[in-house]
Amino acid sequence: MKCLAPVFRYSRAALAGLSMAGSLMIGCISSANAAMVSITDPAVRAVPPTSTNTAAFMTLQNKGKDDIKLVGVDSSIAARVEIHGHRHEGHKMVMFKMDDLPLPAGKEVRLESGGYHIMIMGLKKTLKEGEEVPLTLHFSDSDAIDILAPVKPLMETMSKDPHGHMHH
Ligand SMILES: [Cu+2]
Repeated sequence: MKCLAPVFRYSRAALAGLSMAGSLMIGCISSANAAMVSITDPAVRAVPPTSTNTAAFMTLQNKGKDDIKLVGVDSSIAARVEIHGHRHEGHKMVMFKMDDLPLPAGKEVRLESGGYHIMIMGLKKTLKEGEEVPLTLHFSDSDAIDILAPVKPLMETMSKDPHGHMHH
């Protein structure tokens, strides 16, 4: 079964208890392209306890022959997770919410500080360095990949609270 593949995949059933086993099986069977996207170097930026927002970074590689898109991300540790990009507006960089992130066939797309990122908003708890954050990435081919992204101290290239006034 393809759903047992890559390193960062883990069983949702193991995480959530056996009651999830049924839906996990359905997810695997219906997912024809289960290993099309490989995810490397996932990380979540460590933030002070006063901050309720952070961001996740990683490299996504579409190993398939078809262009697909990252269409959504969710996590049990936050109220809301969005796909964000950055663009220049005058002299400053501002973030914007993206409906999806295109992943061209055979290409690698980097999510990094100051570029595309996964915005994690409304943290339900303080993240400790080294802790692993569960994220589920949803793709346009209806595949979903679960990863664990370790919390790391990452260089802050944006303003102190880059997202504070941007979100409702
Ligand atoms: Cu953002």
